[in-house]
Amino acid sequence: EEWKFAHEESPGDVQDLYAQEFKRLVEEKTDGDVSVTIYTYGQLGTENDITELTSAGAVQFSNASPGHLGTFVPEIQVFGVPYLLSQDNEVNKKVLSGSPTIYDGLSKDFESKGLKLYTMYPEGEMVWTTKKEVEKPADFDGVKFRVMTSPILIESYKSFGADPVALPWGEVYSGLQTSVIDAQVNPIFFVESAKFYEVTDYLIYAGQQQYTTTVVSNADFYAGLSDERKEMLAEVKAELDDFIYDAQTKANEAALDRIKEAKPDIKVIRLDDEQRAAFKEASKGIGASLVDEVGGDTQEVLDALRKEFGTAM
Ligand code: 6CS
Repeated sequence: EEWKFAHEESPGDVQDLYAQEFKRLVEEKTDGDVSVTIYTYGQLGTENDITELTSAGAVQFSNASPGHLGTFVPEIQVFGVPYLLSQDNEVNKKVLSGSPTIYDGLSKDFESKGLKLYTMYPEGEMVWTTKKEVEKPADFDGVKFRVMTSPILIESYKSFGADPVALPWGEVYSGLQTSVIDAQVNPIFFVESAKFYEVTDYLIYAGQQQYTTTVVSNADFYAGLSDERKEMLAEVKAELDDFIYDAQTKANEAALDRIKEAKPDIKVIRLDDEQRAAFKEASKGIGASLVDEVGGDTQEVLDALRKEFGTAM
């Protein structure tokens, strides 16, 4: 039996490390009855394409990051609300791997779209890479800022003062090179692997967001699995929670060193608490506008997650 697993990144990136380890464990635990085939970014299309393929059952597992899932599972955009996640990534790991708000609540929104939510994990603090210094919202004036395709990100970056543009990531390097865009945001391992640092001059840590991703499977496929297989998948998830957390920590640390080595004149800026407060203030209405747009129990989900992340206002 073959299970196809498509992800949104390049070979060796965090999602690929996860998929590789998933493959190894599943094949080991099923004595080879299941063989997992991994598809990296682009092999089956963009981020949005692989979600469609999973929902349709052509692919059994895929990464579906909240940053790209907003038009398909609108509720998941809560993870795009600026400053929702903790500054302590251990807290984020714990919530993302086990929160009842996610696994008993949000998972229902996935099911209604033909997807079974398998897991969530953090991939690192998102860092702005820009061609000019940005320390306050006014500095974003006229800056064409690339965001992922979820609508909430457009609103968030507008609130920060930028001019946001939504694109799949495959278009970001050339967009920066030709100045179709001036800036983008991603965890540092990805800034290195996709080489965005080559075409920007500043790495700015604003503490506003952690990159989060989900792994989903096709809902009918999952429902049709034996209890034994479902238990096996739960075991694999638990093992991978620790594995991927450590892997992303290491990947992000090593990447910053390599960027500085490859481009010694790159400027690294860490906004201080007061500077961050200005961006927090500018974006404080984003949660409410998401609640307006998505409706349902979005307010309750947002409140519950703020409590769990320890970021209640
Ligand atoms: O910026 C993006 O769109 C991509 N960034 C990461 C870290 N993973 C995949 C995603 O599509």
